[in-house]
Amino acid sequence: MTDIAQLEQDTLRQINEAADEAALESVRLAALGKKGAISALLATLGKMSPEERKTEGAKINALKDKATEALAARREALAEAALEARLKAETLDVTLPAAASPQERGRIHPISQVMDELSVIFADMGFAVAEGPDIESDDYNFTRLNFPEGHPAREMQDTFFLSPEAGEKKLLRTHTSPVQVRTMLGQKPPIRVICPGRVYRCDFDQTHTPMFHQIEGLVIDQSTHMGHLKWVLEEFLKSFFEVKGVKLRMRPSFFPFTEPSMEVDVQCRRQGGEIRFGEGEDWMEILGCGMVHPNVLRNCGHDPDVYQGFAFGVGIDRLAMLKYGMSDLRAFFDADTRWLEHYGFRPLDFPTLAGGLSG
Ligand code: 2NL
Repeated sequence: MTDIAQLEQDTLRQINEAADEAALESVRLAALGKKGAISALLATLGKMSPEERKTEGAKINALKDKATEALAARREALAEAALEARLKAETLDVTLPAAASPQERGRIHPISQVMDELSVIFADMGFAVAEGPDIESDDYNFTRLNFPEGHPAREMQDTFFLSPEAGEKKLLRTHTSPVQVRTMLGQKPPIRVICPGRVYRCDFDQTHTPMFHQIEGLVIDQSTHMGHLKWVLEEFLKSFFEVKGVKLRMRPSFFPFTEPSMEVDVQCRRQGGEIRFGEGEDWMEILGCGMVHPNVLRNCGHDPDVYQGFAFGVGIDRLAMLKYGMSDLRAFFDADTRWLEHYGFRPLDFPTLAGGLSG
């Protein structure tokens, strides 16, 4: 065999045996690189006689072309094999659910969810949301609300009083009523507000925590009456519990700030451990309400001979427990992320009336 034939055989074999791009590149360099075997042969042409150059040149150039072609073919075969291997290894199941985006990972606490739901429900009836400070004066929390001196709620055992500073007695508000006092002092009727927020009482057992949440509502106008109160409460409770209708039962009660005062029971059915609202023959006490006491109107700058209105107060924590089936109030404030993962709400599912509130 001639040298050229031998070189061709060896080069083509090496090309076809190259296992990957890197191996193929070293074969190319060994044959066609600056110091490659075929390049060396080409360099010998210069020293040949013209006749020899004609015959040998044709052979060497044919070898070069063959090697170049074989290299290209092998490169393509390797790339195809690599793609084939990747396709086999990297399977992608497009039917799997997409991973939650980071802003979807947190959870809305049931209390926040219920506050949002209540804001949406009352906004639809023309109520604005009002807020106020957690630290209040004795005046706004008790005196203007017609609590007499010596009322038990004004005792140390029931209320968190702050150390007295330069005259004014401060406390942690025991209800959100002082927000309504501030609203009445600051604006003229018609007034329609809800006041959701944290409230504080010296109480701690299975069903009471020293901080809890309340929402109060207040409507003041010239002819606001108990019929309006009953309608607002019915609309609120049927929207909140997401039922077609609810029966309410009003029983006489007493609060210093309303006259008359009522406790409201909502129709329900208890079966097993479950409670359903808007059906059945049972009743559950759900909130307190009444017509704003003339003394309170007067104390907050409104003439009770011109204006009248109603108010109500509801515990948000208990509403949340009833609607979403949580049995232990204390778990609300344990900050356990596993509890929140289970009972919490998705952050981008903001409640709307059209969407059925809880979605
Ligand atoms: C209850 C009872 C109630 C009010 C709160 C109120 C506020 C003002 C004037 C008159 Cl500024 N009333 N609020 C009225 C009746 C009942 O709450 O059992 N809450 C859990």
